[in-house]
Amino acid sequence: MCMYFNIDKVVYEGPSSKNLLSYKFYNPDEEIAGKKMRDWFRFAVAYWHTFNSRGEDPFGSATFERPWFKKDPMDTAFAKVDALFEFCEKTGIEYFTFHDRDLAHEGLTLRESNKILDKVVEKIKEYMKSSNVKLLWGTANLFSHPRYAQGAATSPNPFVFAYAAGQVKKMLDVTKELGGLGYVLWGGREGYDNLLLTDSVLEEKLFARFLEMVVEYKEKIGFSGVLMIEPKPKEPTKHQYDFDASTVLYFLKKHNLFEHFKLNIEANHATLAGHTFAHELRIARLNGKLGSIDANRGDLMLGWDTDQFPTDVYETTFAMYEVLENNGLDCGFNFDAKVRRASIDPEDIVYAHVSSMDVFALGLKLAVKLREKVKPMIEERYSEYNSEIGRKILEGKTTLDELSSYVEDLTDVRVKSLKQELLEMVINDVIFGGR
Ligand code: XLS
Ligand code: CA
Ligand code: CA
Repeated sequence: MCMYFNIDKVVYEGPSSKNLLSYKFYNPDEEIAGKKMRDWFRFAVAYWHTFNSRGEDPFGSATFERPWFKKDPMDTAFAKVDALFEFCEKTGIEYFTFHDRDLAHEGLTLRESNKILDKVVEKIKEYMKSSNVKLLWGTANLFSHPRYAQGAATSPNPFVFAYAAGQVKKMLDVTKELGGLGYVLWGGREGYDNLLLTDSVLEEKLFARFLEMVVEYKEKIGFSGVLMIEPKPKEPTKHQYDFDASTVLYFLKKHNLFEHFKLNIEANHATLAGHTFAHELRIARLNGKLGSIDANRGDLMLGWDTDQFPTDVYETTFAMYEVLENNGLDCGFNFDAKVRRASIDPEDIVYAHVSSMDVFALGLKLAVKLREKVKPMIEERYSEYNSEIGRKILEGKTTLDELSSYVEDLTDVRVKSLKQELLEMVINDVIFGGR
């Protein structure tokens, strides 16, 4: 195996290890709450950030040292595959995710692009035979090429709609061929920049029809993975149709697509929508729609999608609380995250993944303990509903009339204390007190 990453294999050494580049908490074979850690997580590396990005931003050009970039684009495409498998071998990450265009450049026609893609997919398949690396989910890039400047499925031009359909068809084929656990649709440019110039009725109809065709094709080829929509409120468009989990779920219901899709929840998209990560996970979970997670975080000081690696123990604990309650995910945890532009060495990517995996593993352990403490607090908080009137309300056996007479002469209706401060003590006690 070639040496793009100048490090030894990273392994579990436990919390007392002095070796920074080891897993202190992520122990893939350890059983927690009835499942092995590797099955709770299914950590994945995102091709686009890790192997394609060179650190460009709107103010500056590439900074990263990425020795897999060669003169010839095809050589680069193949070298990136080598880098992927070496990276997974060294970090113990067992899954990856990619868009069609992450693997290789686009040709002049879709036919040509597909041929180029197939060559790289062949190489990936070869590697997969002799390693335990698997595909978490696939997706199509329907936002980078100039043809998608005004949307893909919701473009005002039917040839663009058709082109997007062609790309998705191919990527569903490829995802199935590689045994992907899921397929993600992120509508990066499905939205609007100018409401007055937008035929909202037409665009909604087009979007729904596009998704219907995805379902039809999935069924036709017998792809057994889960279809997922990834909400995001804005960026690159001013307003994206898949704004947040609730918006997507309503759209799916309205267009009779509800049973066919789950959600891929990204932390940074949740915060961009004005929600916490845990809030979005909860909405998805309550509706039986939590399929997968894009694990990252934003920066409170910056208002955009910074896609940073998640290292905040509170955040991962609250997220894992929801995942625990969901009894895991259909897919897994994809690090849709990038190292900072000034962290230029390939090894920086290793540090980022290892530290984030560990902080999620720690989050899982803490969430198990936290759940034990929080459950009785929730029960106590709602305990008045065990009263006769409470049960009647819950069972739908009372009316406005009856309730009105019930409270008419009551003088003292007192709600129990929320105990938020006590909860915060409990949380810190779990995290730092180890109880
Ligand atoms: C961009 C999205 C994108 C999707 C996959 O903000 O997060 O990367 O995850 O197309
Ligand atoms: Ca994402
Ligand atoms: Ca993002």
